[in-house]
Amino acid sequence: MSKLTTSASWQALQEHFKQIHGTHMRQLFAEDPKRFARFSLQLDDLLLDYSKNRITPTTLDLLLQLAHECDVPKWIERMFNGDIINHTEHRAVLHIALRNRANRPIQVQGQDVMPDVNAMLGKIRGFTEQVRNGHWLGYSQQRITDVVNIGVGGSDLGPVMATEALRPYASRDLHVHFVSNVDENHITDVLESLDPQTTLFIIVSKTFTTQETLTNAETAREWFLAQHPDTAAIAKHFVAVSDNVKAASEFGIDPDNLFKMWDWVGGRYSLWSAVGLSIACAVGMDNFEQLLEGAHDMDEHFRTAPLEQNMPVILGLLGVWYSNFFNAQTYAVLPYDQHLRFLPDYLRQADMESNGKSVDREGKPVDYSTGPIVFGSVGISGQHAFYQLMHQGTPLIPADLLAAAVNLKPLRKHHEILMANVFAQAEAFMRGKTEKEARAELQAQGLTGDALENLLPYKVFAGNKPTNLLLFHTLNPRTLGRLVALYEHKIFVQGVIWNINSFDQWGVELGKQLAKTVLGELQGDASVSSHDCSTNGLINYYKKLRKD
Ligand code: G6Q
Repeated sequence: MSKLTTSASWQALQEHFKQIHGTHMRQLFAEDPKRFARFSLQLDDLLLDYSKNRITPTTLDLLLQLAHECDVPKWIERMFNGDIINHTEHRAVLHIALRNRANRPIQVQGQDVMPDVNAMLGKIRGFTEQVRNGHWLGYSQQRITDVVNIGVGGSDLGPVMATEALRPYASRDLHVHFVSNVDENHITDVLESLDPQTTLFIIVSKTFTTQETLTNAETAREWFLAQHPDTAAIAKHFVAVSDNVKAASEFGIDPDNLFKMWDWVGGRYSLWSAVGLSIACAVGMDNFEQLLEGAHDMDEHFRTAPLEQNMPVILGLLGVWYSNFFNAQTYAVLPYDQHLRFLPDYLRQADMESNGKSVDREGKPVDYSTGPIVFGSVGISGQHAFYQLMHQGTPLIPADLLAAAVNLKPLRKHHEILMANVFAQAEAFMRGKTEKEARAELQAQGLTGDALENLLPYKVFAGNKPTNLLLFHTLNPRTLGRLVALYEHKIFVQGVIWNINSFDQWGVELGKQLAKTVLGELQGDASVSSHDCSTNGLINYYKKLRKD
């Protein structure tokens, strides 16, 4: 038995779960008219309503005891102090330094990282301003009209998500594109409409060894040189973001055009660094800095707020409550904002890559669930698709709903309808529909007798489905920064409770390693026999199809 599951607070939570798991939230709301005030938190305009959860004040007390017993405050301090908390890679975890707007010194092995961070922000500003105001010219002295970010995973998903989220703030004269897949369709589709004279490529790879990214970058370079065969012109059309200066230089990147990353920034936590160059190109450096400000607001809140008023801590603990006590294996992210459509994909990586671990910090297998399966989509689309399972299916799927009170470009009654759906869905998840209510509804429709009784069971909704609602004024750069940092810290809190390292990713490394072995075997027509019969069969069938 692990230290976690034998801890006093865990045991107490188990007992408490037995007492309250059958309690319906309808009852909890009926018993406590102050439940909304009791179970909601605010950071400026950002409201977190977590009252529609299967908790009582006792649940929260016990979860907070668990957080204390797992030393959450000490771990927060350790992260902000630059301690080597990513122990399997011997690294500090300092995405918070990238948005440390207070400029408080942060030491990594005795050295303050802030001068380097600030210098890099200055370099990003200089570069993006030149590109945006047309002073950065391509080889034929034309201004840049298109920027292509080439990267994958953490070097892609954050920039894709944030660029889309901040679309109303983006320049109309500069189009930002993303290529991540090594499937040639991706880069072909993007390059199809571009002109090499006015295109700038940003190659983003922390390691500069990722095969997919390097292959796409080489293809982009070939495409460029095919139309302008002068390697000297590459400097004006290719820049890179990497921790591997040597490999980027070997690729042909001018050292002046290399934006450095640091090993203390994990890929999935890196949009705040030069990895966000494409975001800054799209929305400008002032807006990019607002994004950093927003994240810093949340960092300060996380670092200083008592646990019971700490949004990331509360969200993290609620996740633990459902994963470990209700055995919920999934969790849904449901933004009611078209511009947040890539947030679920982004959080899927952030959460599943960070907490998809089954060995604890002492190297022992865990005996409890860790990270859940994260999925989601824009809420309205979800309602017309997979919410059915959330309302009436067998699994329990806790969900977060996110919405902005005001749209930047309001149109007729669109936003009111959207908001009505947000509130109605959260209420329906909580209340469900009792047999009595369903019966009354069917009777009102004129049904009686067998017709009514036969239909009745299908019209009942159990409800008692937990949701959190995050409501904010508008989706602007600062709000986005707060939201993303909120989730980053929530994931960290859960990692601390589960006693796992949220900052390594050996499963991702495995993928990189495996494909390289097979790639060699795909050369030539010789039959392959070094694997299991399925893998051999598939490779050999592929070779046959390829030949045909
Ligand atoms: C993120 C992961 C992973 C990584 C990509 C790209 O935390 O480690 O998604 O970002 O594999 O790696 P490179 O940036 O090194 O190309």
